[in-house]
Amino acid sequence: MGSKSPERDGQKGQENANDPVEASSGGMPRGEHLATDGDGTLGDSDEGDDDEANSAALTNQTTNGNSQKKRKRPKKKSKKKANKQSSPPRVPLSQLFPQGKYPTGQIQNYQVDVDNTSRTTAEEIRYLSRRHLEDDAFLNDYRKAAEIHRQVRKWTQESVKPGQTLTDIAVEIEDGVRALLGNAGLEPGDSLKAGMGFPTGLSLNNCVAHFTPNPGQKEIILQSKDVMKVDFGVHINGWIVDSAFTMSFDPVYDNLLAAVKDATNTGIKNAGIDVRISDVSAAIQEAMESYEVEIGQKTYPVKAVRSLSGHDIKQYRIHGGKSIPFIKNSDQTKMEEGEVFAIETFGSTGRGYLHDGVGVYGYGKSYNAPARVSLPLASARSLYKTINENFGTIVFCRRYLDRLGIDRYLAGMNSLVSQGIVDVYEPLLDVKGSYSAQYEHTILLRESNKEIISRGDDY
Ligand SMILES: [Co+2]
Repeated sequence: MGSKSPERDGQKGQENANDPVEASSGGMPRGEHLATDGDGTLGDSDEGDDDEANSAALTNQTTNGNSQKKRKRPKKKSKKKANKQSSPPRVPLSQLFPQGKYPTGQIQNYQVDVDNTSRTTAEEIRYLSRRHLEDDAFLNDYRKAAEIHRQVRKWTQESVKPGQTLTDIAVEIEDGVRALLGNAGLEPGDSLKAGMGFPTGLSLNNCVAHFTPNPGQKEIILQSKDVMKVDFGVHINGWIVDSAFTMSFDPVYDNLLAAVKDATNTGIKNAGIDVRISDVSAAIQEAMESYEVEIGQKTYPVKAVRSLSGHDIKQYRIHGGKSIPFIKNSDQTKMEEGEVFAIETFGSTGRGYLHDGVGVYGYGKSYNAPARVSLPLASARSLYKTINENFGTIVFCRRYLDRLGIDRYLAGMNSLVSQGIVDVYEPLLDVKGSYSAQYEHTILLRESNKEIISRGDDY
């Protein structure tokens, strides 16, 4: 999920003063991509049939019995153990990994040796954070969430086609994530244990980020000329795997996608302990803007989007407070050991400046909202209780409320928003007629190396 850049990075006045496009070489893709090894479970062929997978889901149910009640039942029983994910994905991950040990992400070494004497962080904080990312149970849970992301997106990449509605696509992704977690998230508190990390983003073309289909609104049907950013999160105990990719069905956009993929991988490569954010941003922009894309006989430079940033991730907090723009800047803030970052980039054939679109993407309880608030409106009070029980500070959308059976909440929501208790997220758009792409991975800055926990053989 993209983090809106702080105002200083989104100032319109900067556009001409420092237009990086002028300086770009505009040449061919540099084509420098990282190896995507380190993921032994990827690339399985889909030879297992659905019956087999579903049968195992019956015979070896572990995590949460309730979550399975509404699922389609298999026709016949078999003692055979599933070792393949079904399509659509419905086999809980705990059954695919009976040992309970989940695959490690891609390991990358830091580019420069980490000099311990130059650390600015307090010794005590370093010690605590280091321990955190070196804790086996924590890592295993985080890797499980990442493997669920890989399996659900594999299905998305193989199955989503033009002609489907965005609602169907979003619901399939979300049902898949919840099934693989073994947690339907329908009982109070369940979605706080594990679930969606934020509203599934399905943003088309000049809508760069933060679009999700809302109930009761006109259905949008995916078209063969669309460029769709698919951005979804999986969390376990509030630790969110935030990862995104772009789908298109027309090779005309290939260079746009390649530019953004390269930019994100460049950001990942440059990230590290004690690395300045300004250095990561500069590398990202240079990679991104070395590409151009030809659409309808017109050549467009790929522009790095100014209004969004990568970000650190904290527990139950998708945007932890640090931002990594995709544009050169002078931010001397350093990345630190023990931190988790969502390294994401967005490129656009438009202006690279975004404005808020009509409608709502999601809502999130403000990080500094008080635990107890006095609300005059009964509907606001009960909605606040629902939010605290089900989401805490996890960003959610209207569909997530609907499936809990909550209705007529808009007046209550408006009251919470006007009091600053809940923040609203709007769709973010570039100019009409432009196209944009996004790639994103979650990385862990561990003591001895960085782990790109969401890396797959796809991106
Ligand atoms: Co993100």
